[in-house]
Amino acid sequence: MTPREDTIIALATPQGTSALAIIRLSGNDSIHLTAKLFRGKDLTQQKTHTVHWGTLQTPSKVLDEVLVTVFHEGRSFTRENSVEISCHGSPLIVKEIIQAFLHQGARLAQPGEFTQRAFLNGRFDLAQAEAVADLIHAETDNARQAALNQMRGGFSKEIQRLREELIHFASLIELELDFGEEDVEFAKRSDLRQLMEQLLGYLERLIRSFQQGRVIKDGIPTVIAGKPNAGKSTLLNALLNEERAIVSDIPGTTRDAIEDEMTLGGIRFRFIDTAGLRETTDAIEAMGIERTHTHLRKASLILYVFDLSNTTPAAMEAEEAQVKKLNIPYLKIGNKADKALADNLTWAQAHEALVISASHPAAVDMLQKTILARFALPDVKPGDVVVTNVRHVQQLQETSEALTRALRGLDTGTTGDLLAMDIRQALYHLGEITGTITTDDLLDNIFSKFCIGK
Ligand SMILES: Nc1nc2c(ncn2[C@@H]2O[C@H](COP(=O)(O)OP(=O)(O)OP(=O)(O)O)[C@@H](O)[C@H]2O)c(=O)[nH]1
Ligand SMILES: [Mg+2]
Repeated sequence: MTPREDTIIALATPQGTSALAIIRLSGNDSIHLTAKLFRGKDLTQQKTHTVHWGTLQTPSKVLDEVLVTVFHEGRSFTRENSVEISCHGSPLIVKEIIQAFLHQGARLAQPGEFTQRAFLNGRFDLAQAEAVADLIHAETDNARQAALNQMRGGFSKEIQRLREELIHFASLIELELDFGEEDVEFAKRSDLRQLMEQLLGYLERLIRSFQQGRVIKDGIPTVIAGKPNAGKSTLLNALLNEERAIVSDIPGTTRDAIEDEMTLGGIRFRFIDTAGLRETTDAIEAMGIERTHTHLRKASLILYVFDLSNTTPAAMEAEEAQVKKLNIPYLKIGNKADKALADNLTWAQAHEALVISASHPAAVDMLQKTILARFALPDVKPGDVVVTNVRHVQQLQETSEALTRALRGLDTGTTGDLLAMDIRQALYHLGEITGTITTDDLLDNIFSKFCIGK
């Protein structure tokens, strides 16, 4: 990463034409640099968190009439001197203002650099910084609440507590090591075992919360599959309430997968309509079917559609056996109820399929209710700790493995130094979550995923 002392600048609002735009600066010299281009009050003499009207100008021309907010070191988001310029939202004005600042010696901010500085200046820890990005990208109430909880430090506090308990024991054991030959035990083994078991149980709960966390953050990839002409595309369109996919009575209409998202009961579903499954000699269709298989393997939920007007119980039985093999939750849908053959209808009802007519509006309502009944998740409440980040869950798993090793070591009466090593490993992984322990690569990787200006 580049030095923290220099002044960085970026547009903080979306690109394009808008009523207003906000340009943000951070760094020791940011107020001073702004004062050089600003005609109005002397910005270097103003209190923190005050707003000033004036013009920005270069020697050759006036750039815009603006409002400038100044923030003093220690009181700003980055904890450095900072400035926010509200200007008119014209891409040309924004470009010229930023260029004028670059001439003065500011440089363009990298993605996430403002948040990264806030982290490096100790404003919050790494997990909280990551929550800032999650908050910006949250698309459902649950995602927003989970990110907000994490940003406010709920998760970080839990990790900190785990670390402190471990550090306490690690230091007792290391003390024992200092005494070397003398056979002393500062860390009572039975206490240590109890603590480990408690911590492992707690880690397990956190790791399990990721199942909910992942759904909250990434949504549920839901694949609609079945034989050609079963009514898959009709179902997708009905769910989305939009003519998204082409529907026709020619089997093999859909070839490429068609995706779209919608939110049901606070959960984001990504519906993927696929090419119908059958043996085919058509090369293009065969490629489409290959893609169906790929999507099916990656699905979190499968809506498997049967055409009750054109199949047999034996055929449905065989198809279900194939779906079952994938080991992914699936919902059977008996479609075309309006034209269903009696045997098929009986089979569908006996096998807990949802019997609908996809072309009838009532179907959607029924389908949505069934999906939610099966996949409902508790709403995230303020204060709930839900792990939503893959990086965090990986570190939690590593911590858990190290502690399990330590626990096994206790059982087999292992030496103090081996124990200390496992506990140090566990501490290391917990530290990586909150950023007590970091590497430049890790930071670059995390902050590069932010938008520029954040
Ligand atoms: N009667 C009746 N017809 C339906 C129903 N749902 C779909 N259809 C008709 O069935 C035909 C096939 O529908 P699609 O949605 O294109 O089927 P598909 O499964 O996407 O087919 P492929 O893309 O070829 O695999 C169309 O003519 C639809 O209008 C239903 O509930 N009742
Ligand atoms: Mg289709």
